[in-house]
Amino acid sequence: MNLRSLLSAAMSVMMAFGLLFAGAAFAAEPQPWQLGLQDPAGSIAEKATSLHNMLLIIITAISLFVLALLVYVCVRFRRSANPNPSKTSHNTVIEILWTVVPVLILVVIAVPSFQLLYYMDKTKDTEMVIKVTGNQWYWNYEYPDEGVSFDSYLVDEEDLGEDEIRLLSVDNPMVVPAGTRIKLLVTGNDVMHSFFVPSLAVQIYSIAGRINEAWIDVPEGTKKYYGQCNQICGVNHAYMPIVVQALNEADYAEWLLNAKEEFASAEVPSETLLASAN
Ligand SMILES: [Cu+2]
Repeated sequence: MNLRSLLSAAMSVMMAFGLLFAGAAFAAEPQPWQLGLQDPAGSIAEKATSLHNMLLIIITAISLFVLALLVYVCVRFRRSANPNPSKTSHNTVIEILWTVVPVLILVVIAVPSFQLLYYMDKTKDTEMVIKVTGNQWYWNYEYPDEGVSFDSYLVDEEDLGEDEIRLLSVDNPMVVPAGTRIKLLVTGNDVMHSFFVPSLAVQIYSIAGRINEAWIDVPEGTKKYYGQCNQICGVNHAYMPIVVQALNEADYAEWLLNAKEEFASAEVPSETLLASAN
């Protein structure tokens, strides 16, 4: 293979990757052969993705620097080039440098990292509440202010509709109004589960007897965001996906009206629930 055909092969591989990523753009579900994170949706996911991108640059630079040092040492001080090794055991300047520089790098990383942690923790400025309960093996979504509660099951492969996705689509998605800050109260009914929607950058354990809080702000637009339980929770762990369906305000109001009839639940203890959330 000459240099030219090697170059054109490399180019076509890169183009294939480019197409792959172009295909993955704007998707809120995993793509075949996808590398990297799903496209961020909402302010938390955007911040998390930019932190990830910054860290990727830093760790790549550190790895390349260490690799270069190793290569230099191996070549420069190999036995044949350096038959009489130096007996040096200390170098104060270098020892201070290799302590202080990593500390500075960690401080640089800590600032945006803590900012994001505290931002994600601010559940009190939210506009509505959804209680999410993990069960073996399905999710239950409860809208305590509306008296609506329903279960969300995987759609079996033989029942899949046209635009439904194998192992990811559910019969009743968690419907949310777009452009709203939503508090999630996440709990469990049996074993440990975990509510994980990658494109919204939300991942939180669902544990029986405990309520964990998180919040999401789903961006404007009608769209489905896909996720899965990501705490190994038993034989059907892989079959309890999550679908967050964002609707515009009018469509959400209409859905809510229908849902109140369809999923009316007498046993939603809304006062108790909200009291325990505050
Ligand atoms: Cu689970």
